[in-house]
Amino acid sequence: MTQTLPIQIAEAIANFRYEGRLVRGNAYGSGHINDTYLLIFEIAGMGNIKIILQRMNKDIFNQPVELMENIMGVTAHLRNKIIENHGDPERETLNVISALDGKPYYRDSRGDYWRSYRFITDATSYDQVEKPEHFYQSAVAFGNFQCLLADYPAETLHETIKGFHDTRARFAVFKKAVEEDVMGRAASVQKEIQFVLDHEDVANCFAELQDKGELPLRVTHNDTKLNNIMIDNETGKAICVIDLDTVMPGLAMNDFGDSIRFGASTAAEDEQDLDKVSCSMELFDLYAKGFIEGCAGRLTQKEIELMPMGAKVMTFECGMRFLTDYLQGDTYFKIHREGHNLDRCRTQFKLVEDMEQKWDTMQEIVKKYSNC
Ligand code: ADP
Ligand code: GN1
Ligand code: MG
Repeated sequence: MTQTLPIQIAEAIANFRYEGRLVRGNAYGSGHINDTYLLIFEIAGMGNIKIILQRMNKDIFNQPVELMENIMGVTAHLRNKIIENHGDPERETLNVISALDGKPYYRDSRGDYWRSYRFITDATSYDQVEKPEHFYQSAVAFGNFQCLLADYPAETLHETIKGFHDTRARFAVFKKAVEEDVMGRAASVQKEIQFVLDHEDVANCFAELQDKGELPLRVTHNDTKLNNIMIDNETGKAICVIDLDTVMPGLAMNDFGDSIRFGASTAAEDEQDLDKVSCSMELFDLYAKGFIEGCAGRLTQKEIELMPMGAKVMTFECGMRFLTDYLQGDTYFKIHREGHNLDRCRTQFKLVEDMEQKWDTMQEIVKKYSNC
C-alpha cells in the first residue's frame, strides 16, 4: 500500500509509531489549512484501526514545534478534566501519536512537519447543520471547552498565528492588498472592496473595547466552525473539539461568532447563489442558548451582550480574509476552483448584511438567555 502513496507521505508513515499493516491511505476532510489523510491499518487478528495523519501548513504555522507544544499541553489538561468528570479521554479529546523518536511530530527530509492523531470513531464532523440538535450540542461543547480551559496557564501558550483575530490589524492588511493589487483583480471586485471600507467600525469595535480594558482575555479555540467538532453518531452529542492549532488567548464572543457565521448560515460557505444565504435566527437562538449554558455562568453580562457583535465581527473578518486572499493570489486558504475565495467572501458579506437586518432579533435572543 505504501508504494502507491506519494513518497513524502510514505516517509512520514514510516516514521510514526504505528502498528499493523497499512491497508489504505487517502486524503480526508474539508479543512482549508492542513493536508489531512486517513490511514487504515490492519492489526493481525484484531481488525482495522483508523488514524489521522496531517502535514501541517508550514506557510501558515511557521513555528510547528511550538504549535505542537500548545497541543500537547492543552490535550493533557483536557484529558485530566475528562477523567475527573468520568468521561472517555480516548474520544473526548485529541490523542497525539508519537513519532519513532518520541516527539509529537515528524520533520521529513523536505522540511515539512507531520503529526498524527487517533481517529475519533463513530462520530462525524459536519460541513453544514443537518439536525438543529447537533448545532445546539456543538454550542454546549464549545462553551464547555472554554470552561475546561479557564484554569489553563494562558501565559505558557505560544501565539501560533500573530494577531489571528485582530480584526483592526487585518483591515490594515486588506487595505494594503488593495493598494498593491498584485494579481490585477481589484478593479473587478470594487463592490466587495467598498463593502469592507464601509465597515471599518466593525473591524475596530473589539480592539477599541480591548484598548479600554473592557473585555476579558480567555483561552479560546478561535476556529469554532462546525466541522471542527465531532458529533457522536449514536447520541448526537458533540463529543470532541478538534483542530486545536489556534487555541490561544482570545475573546469569548469570537468563539461564539465564528460558529454562527459558519453553522447558522442557511447555505454552504462557498455557495454561489446568494439568494440561498441568510443567517437563521432559529439556529442563532439554539446556539446562543447552548453556548451560554456550556460556559456555565463564566461569561460577563458585557460578553453576553456583545455576542451578536461577535457574530458580525467574525463573519465580516472572515469575508475580508477571503477577499484579501483573492487579491493576493489565493495563497492562504486552499481553493478548489477559480474564484473560490471570492465566492466565499460574497457569502460572508451577504450574511453580514442579513445580520444587520436582523440585529434587533439577535439582541433580543441573547437578552433572553442572559440571566440563565
Ligand atoms: P484543518 O486545519 O485543515 O481544518 P483539521 O484538524 O480540522 O484540519 O482536520 C480536517 C478534518 O479531518 C476535520 O474537519 C475532521 O473531519 C477530520 N479529523 C481531524 N482530526 C480527526 C480525528 N482525530 N478523528 C476523526 N476525524 C478527524
Ligand atoms: C480555516 O482550518 P479550518 O478549515 O478549520 C481558518 C479559519 C477560517 C476558516 C474559514 C488557521 O479553518 O480561521 O475561519 O478556514 N483557519 C486558520 O472556513 O486560518
Ligand atoms: Mg478544521
